[in-house]
Amino acid sequence: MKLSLASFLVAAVALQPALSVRTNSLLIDPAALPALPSAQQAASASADVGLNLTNIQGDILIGMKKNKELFFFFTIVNPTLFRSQLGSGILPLITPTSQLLAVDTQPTTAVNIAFSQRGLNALGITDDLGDTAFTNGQIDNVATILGDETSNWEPAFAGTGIHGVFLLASDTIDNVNATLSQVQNILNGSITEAYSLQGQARPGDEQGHEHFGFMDGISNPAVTGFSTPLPGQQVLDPGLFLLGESGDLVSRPSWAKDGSFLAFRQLQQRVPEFNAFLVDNALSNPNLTADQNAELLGARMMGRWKSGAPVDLAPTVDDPVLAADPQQNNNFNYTHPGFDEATDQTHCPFSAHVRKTNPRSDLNPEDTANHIIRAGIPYGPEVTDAENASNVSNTDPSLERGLAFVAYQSDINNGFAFLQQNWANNANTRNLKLTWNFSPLFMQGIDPIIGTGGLGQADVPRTPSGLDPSDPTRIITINQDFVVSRGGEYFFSPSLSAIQNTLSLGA
Ligand code: N7H
Repeated sequence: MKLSLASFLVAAVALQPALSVRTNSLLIDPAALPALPSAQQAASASADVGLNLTNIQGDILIGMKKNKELFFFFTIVNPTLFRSQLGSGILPLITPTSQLLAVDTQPTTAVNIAFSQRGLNALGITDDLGDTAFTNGQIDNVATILGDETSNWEPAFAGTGIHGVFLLASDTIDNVNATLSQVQNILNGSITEAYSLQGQARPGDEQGHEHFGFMDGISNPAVTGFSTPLPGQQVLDPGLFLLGESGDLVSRPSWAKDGSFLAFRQLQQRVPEFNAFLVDNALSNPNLTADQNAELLGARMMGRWKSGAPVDLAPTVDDPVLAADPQQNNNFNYTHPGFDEATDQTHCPFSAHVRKTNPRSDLNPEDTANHIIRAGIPYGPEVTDAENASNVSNTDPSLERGLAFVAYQSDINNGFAFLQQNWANNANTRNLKLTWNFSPLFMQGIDPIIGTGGLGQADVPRTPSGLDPSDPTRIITINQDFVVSRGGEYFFSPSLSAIQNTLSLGA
């Protein structure tokens, strides 16, 4: 039976389980990160452009604010039973965007679901969603596009068993586990676990910081119809992230509207090695201590200080006040009066991770195709004393740490895959604006954080310039990878109405 959207929404509300009203948010809210719009603000902005926030899964537009988040990857072993339970039992648990915006409407655990192409195939859904990267799966991108070393891939990602993923987010792991049990009971043996990864915000003052120590999640674009832009924040069409919305130029099946492609990556971070590299190659600003000179090098590799302050505004000294102020901490675009943007690396290096992955005014204003919404979370334990003392990551898998990276976009080849291949992994992308005339001196080298130096080869030397503000032409050689891809998969995160009307049985 097909439901109209209006009757679907009435039915969806009726299906919501009785909520125990929350008094504390399931999301974290560090000062540096942009606040989410209030429910009223989002309702008004979305009404202006006809965006239906009750139909869009909650993880897509929220960003990196999860406290605990389990990625539960599954294989569908009984498609008929799965499809029947999906509509009747799972759909009422799925958390739309609108539900996350006020504490008292948030569920105990937010639940989202997404499917790989293999998963859609298993369900008998044969429509072409119009994204070749999704259709072929991430394994198809492994070496040539992403530069991953396949032997580092977690076997589950390299195999064929990942049909989908549940994203379960809450403020406690107990809540997450209780909801996982509930989901498994409802699905009644129709899925098996293929793999899982538990993410969690780091403890204490490190909340919101990833494992290298940098505040993360400051810069995501403002999406028209959802959020009000902060100073410096790019405002982008919803169709860059949501299929079938304004700005999505690809022809899709109508049921795919308001879904998004989710690129998942398990990115291991070799934190002791990163820290040792910074100490060994500390810069030599005479006004800074040795520790500060090590921090300075890290900040210039990232393009932000650990506090979150952008080096484009704070090139040599951290500015924690600026860092904590969302009215200021994203308000930069790499241009400075009296400096030639095409050659100036005294403010921010061309290779800095944030400049590589979002070149801002290095691009022509009309070039807006290559953006993602980041929605990941750290995973794994804190660095141990023994690792700190040895400067080497322990190889015990239970001590692996990193970033459970999640990027949403309406076109993976323009979004995550483009950023990784064409910008992060490419040393010679400085001709972003064709009018610029470059000297090889100013080629920036590949991204010192996530760039890979070869086609599926590890630890290929990277040679960025610009890291030393006192001599921006100086090359600092990086001989090892601090981020190691353990693989991932591409998924489609459907709208609630698509779950109801297309993916469930009886549709
Ligand atoms: Fe990156 N990090 O925590 O160290 N990233 N990232 N990223 N990243 C950013 O602005 C990090 C990765 C982007 O708009 C910050 O929110 C780490 C991949 C984009 O100015 C920090 C890993 C890709 C931005 C990190 C990792 C991207 C961005 C600054 C891997 C895409 C926004 C905080 C382990 C292919 C840039 C902030 C902008 C920012 C970190 C991976 C993309 C601190 C550790 C794979 C688009």
